[in-house]
Amino acid sequence: MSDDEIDLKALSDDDLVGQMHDDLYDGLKDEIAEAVMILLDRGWEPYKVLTVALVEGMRIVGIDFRDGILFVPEVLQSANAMKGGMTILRPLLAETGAPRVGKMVIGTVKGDIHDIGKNLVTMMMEGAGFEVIDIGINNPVENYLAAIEEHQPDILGMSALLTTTMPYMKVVVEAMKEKGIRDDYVVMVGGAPLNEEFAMAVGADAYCADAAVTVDMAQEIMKRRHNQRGADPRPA
Ligand code: B1M
Repeated sequence: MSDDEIDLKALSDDDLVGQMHDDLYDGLKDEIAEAVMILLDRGWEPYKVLTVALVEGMRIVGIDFRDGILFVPEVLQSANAMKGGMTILRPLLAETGAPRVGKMVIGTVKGDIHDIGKNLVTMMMEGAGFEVIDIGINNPVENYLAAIEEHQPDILGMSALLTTTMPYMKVVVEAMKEKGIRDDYVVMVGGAPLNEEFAMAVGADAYCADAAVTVDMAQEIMKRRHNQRGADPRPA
C-alpha cells in the first residue's frame, strides 16, 4: 500500500461509509467492492450496506450531476463502481430461501438506458422471493409484449428516468389494452421523475417510489390475489 492509500479496514463504520460515498463519487470500483466486503464481515445486513453506503452515495452523485458539477463520463464511472458493490450484494439479497411468491417482468422503456434503479428493484424483488425476468434497457413495446406472453408474470414493471421517456409507459399500457390483456397483469411503474399522479394517468396500477416500496406493494398485491383465488370456487 502506498502512503496516500487509505487502509479501509482501519476505518470505523461511519468513516468507512463516508469513504465509500467519496469512492463512489470518484468511481473507484475495487475500493467499493473491498469496502462492501468489510462491512459484510462486520456483520452489516446486505440491505443496510446497499441503502446506507451505495444508494446514499449515488444520491450525492445525482445531486452534483444535476448541478453540473459532475459530467456523464464521471457519472458512468460512479455507476460502474456501484455495480462492483452490487455484484457482491446481489446473491446475498436473493439468498432468502423463501418460496417464489410471484413473478415479475421488468425493463426500462424505449429511449432510456438508465438501469441502476431497475437493477436494484430486481435484486430486492429476488431477495423477497419473487422470480424476476429482467429484459434490460431501451425496450420498445414489442419487447414488453413478447416477454409477458413468454413468461406469463403476475406483474409488469417499467422503469424510466427521463421526463422524455416516461410517457412511453402509456404506449405499453395502451398496447396491452388493445390486445385485451391489460387486466391480466398488475402494472407497476417507477423512476425518479415519476409520481403517483403520473402513474395513474398512464394507466398503471401502482407507483413505486423506491425498491423497498416496490417489494412491499408487490407482496401486498400477491396476497390479495391469493385471497381472491382462495375465495373463488373456480380453479386458479
Ligand atoms: Co442520467 N439523467 N442521463 N445518466 N442520471 C438523470 C436521470 C437526471 C435526473 C440527472 C440530472 O440532470 N439531475 C437527468 C434527467 C433529467 C430529466 O429527464 N428531467 C439525466 C439525464 C439528462 C441524462 C442524459 C440525457 C445526459 C446526457 O446525455 N446529456 C443521458 C440519457 C441517456 C438515455 O437514457 N438515453 C443520461 C445518461 C446517464 C448515464 C449513462 C451517464 C448514467 C446511467 C448509467 C446506468 O444506469 N447504467 C446516468 C445516471 C447514473 C444518472 C443519475 C445521476 C443517477 C440515476 C441512478 O442510477 N440513481 C440521475 C440523477 C438522479 O436520479 N438523481 C440521472 C440511483 C437509483 C438507485 O435510483 O434510478 O431513481 P433510481 O431508482 C429508484 C426509484 O426511482 C425506483 O426504485 C429505484 C431504487 O430505489 N425505481 C423503480 C426505478 N425504476 C423502477 C421501476 C419499478 C419500480 C421502482 O418497477 C416496478
